[in-house]
Amino acid sequence: MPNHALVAGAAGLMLFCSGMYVGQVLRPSPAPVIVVQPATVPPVPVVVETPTPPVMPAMIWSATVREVSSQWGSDDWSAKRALGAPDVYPAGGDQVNAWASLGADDRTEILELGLGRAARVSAVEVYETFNPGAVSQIELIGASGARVVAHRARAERLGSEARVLRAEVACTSEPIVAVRVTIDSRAVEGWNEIDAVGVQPCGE
Ligand SMILES: [Ca+2]
Repeated sequence: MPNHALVAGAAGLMLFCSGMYVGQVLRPSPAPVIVVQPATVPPVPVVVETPTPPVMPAMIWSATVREVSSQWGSDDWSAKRALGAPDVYPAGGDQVNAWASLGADDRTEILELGLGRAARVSAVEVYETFNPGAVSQIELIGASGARVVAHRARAERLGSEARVLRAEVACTSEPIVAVRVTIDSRAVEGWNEIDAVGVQPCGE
């Protein structure tokens, strides 16, 4: 028996459910949340100014033999083999292009060399290429003859490798014309050969 009321109720329920569905579908979705990012500020480049290191003037090498206590020969191992830029260093060993005293361990030896030109200097270098360590004193001789002691130390064996003995000084008050090297040869066994002697002029 068709029950109009039941049919109407069922239809109403369907409409109700359908309405719920439509209502759910049509319900506006929540507004998207827009996160506003703070404006990116580009980093300010940091300019680091590195001070330009002072350009060191070129070395002045010795050019004349003023005094030598002894030399092994008049050519090979003579004092003039210590003139000019190094031509043994960085090699070492017993080399004819370096100065060697006559005897290996006879006495305190002296090697005084005139420079290629006079200059006020801030450092002196002695290239010891065989049995280093015997240099006990280095003096800078000024144009007036006055001497400045740039290095003084007790001689001691420093192995068999060649080495550069560099002594820094306050810029000399007068131009330097020569370098006098004292070698305590008896303190370091064997020939104590010197390849070159030079000075570093003061920087500007
Ligand atoms: Ca010696």
